Amino acid sequence: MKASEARRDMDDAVVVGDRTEEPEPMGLRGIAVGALSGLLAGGAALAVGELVAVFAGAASAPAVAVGEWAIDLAPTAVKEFAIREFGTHDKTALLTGVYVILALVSAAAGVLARRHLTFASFIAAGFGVVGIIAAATRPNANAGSLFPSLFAGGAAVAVLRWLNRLAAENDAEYAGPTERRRFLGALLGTAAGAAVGGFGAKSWIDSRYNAAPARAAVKIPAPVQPLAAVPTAAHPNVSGLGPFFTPNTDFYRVDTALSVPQLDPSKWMLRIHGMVARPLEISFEQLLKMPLEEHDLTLTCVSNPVGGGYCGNARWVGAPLAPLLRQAGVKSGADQILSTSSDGMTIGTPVNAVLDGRESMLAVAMNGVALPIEHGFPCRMLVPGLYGYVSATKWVVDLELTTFASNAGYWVARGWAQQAPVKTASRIDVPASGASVSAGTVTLAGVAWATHRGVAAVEVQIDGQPWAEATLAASDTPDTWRQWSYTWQNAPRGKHTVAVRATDGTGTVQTSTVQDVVPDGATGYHQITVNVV
Ligand SMILES: Nc1nc2c(c(=O)[nH]1)N[C@H]1C(S)=C(S)[C@@H](COP(=O)(O)O)O[C@H]1N2
Ligand SMILES: [Mo]
Repeated sequence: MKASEARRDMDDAVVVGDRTEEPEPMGLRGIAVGALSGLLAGGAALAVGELVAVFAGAASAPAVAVGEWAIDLAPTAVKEFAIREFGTHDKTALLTGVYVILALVSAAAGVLARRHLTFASFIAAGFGVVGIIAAATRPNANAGSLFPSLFAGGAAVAVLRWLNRLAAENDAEYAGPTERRRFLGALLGTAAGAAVGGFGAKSWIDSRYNAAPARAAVKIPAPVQPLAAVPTAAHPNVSGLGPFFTPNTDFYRVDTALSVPQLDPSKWMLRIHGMVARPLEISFEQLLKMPLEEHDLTLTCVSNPVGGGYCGNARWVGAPLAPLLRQAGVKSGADQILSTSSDGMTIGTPVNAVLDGRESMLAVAMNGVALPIEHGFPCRMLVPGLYGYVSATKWVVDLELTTFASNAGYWVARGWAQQAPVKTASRIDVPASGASVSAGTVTLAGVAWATHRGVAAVEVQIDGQPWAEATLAASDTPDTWRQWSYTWQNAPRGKHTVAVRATDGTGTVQTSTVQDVVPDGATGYHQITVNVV
């Protein structure tokens, strides 16, 4: 053994009293004790991190910061997989993953600590370092964001070493009931402290950073030109088909926010700056005093697979965006509005699209209530005809007029298209794919959208036969989806395939070419199977 190695072994050997012993084989019990100590040290560290995050901000809690860092680092294919497989639960899946990895490494560090305490301490400290890097690289980080992970790392090392020492004393030859009691007490105390502290801090964070009371107090003024109710004929009365307007609670949610931004409307400010003649700052109060408009708009996500549910339709109230841009005076050459949310999401929208007469808005209400927190309270951007990732910034706080050549938004920098108008899409919702229906008359129904171009026709195709015209429900506006139905007469028993396609307002038929969602939206026809019995 080389001298340096001998020294390290001396360091790491279990020190009891004034004697240094060579460790004996650990055994199952030793491994279990080490793993448990490690797990508890990890739990205590998380709890300390959460407690500090009560003061430093919800997004600075170690698990949240690491999770958000992972979202940033994940290759596009992985993110796309997560959105597809876990949908709106992708965040729960990610946080669970973070906790599982933390638990595994903590347990391993605990076992390792029994032989190589110094090394194990470095691993524990490493956790703090990973958290610090994660917190520091969040776009909205400040110096305070580093503290939760700093303290968590410190706690991990301290608790690991403390439990390890008590475990060693409990294992020593002289150990008696006192040592045993001390060690068990420490384990139980750490478990209880971590649980109470961790969950307590979590609910403290949830109540301290909670925009719900402020949202409840917001009164959205009546729009200058309220819209008439949508004709009931916009919804074919087919059971199982969703309503024309998607209830807020059912509206899909896609964002990178592991902890949903909780903004105080009384502190909210929107800056309009960059390549403008007159930079502006608008408070929420000022925004609500502008002549508000009401518009119906279908919002959809570029990550929506053919036949998928990342599409929703709502009635929105907000301030029209074009007059604000004109007030700021967009300088020639500026072709991109780079909007930023409070959590650092950046979204690039063509200036043209906002100024060409379409009903782009800074929305403050959704389906008759103040914008729900997870849909961007107090204010989000909306531009008809564009996918969400290039238009629909939630929790928006900053609009910078710039060029596409000099700045790329978050998703564009990750391989998605810079320009992303919504593609024509159609979906069969009734019956559900694979469902059994009785022979005879079968009603098919669904939705189709070609946002801002409108839907001119929907056709269905049964078992590869010629396409047949479906019945379109009444149209609301070209910016909204259109529901459709089709009565299939004399449907014979057996297994059948049904496909759907739409024609947009320009007369272009939806393409049959199959393309995945990357880089600018999926194409191809939605097809289902139906068992007629
Ligand atoms: N701040 C912020 N805004 C965002 C996003 C985001 O991740 N963060 N995601 C965008 C995407 S990809 C879509 S499809 C829409 C989804 O809006 P919704 O969650 O209200 O349905 O929000 C857009 N705005
Ligand atoms: Mo999206």
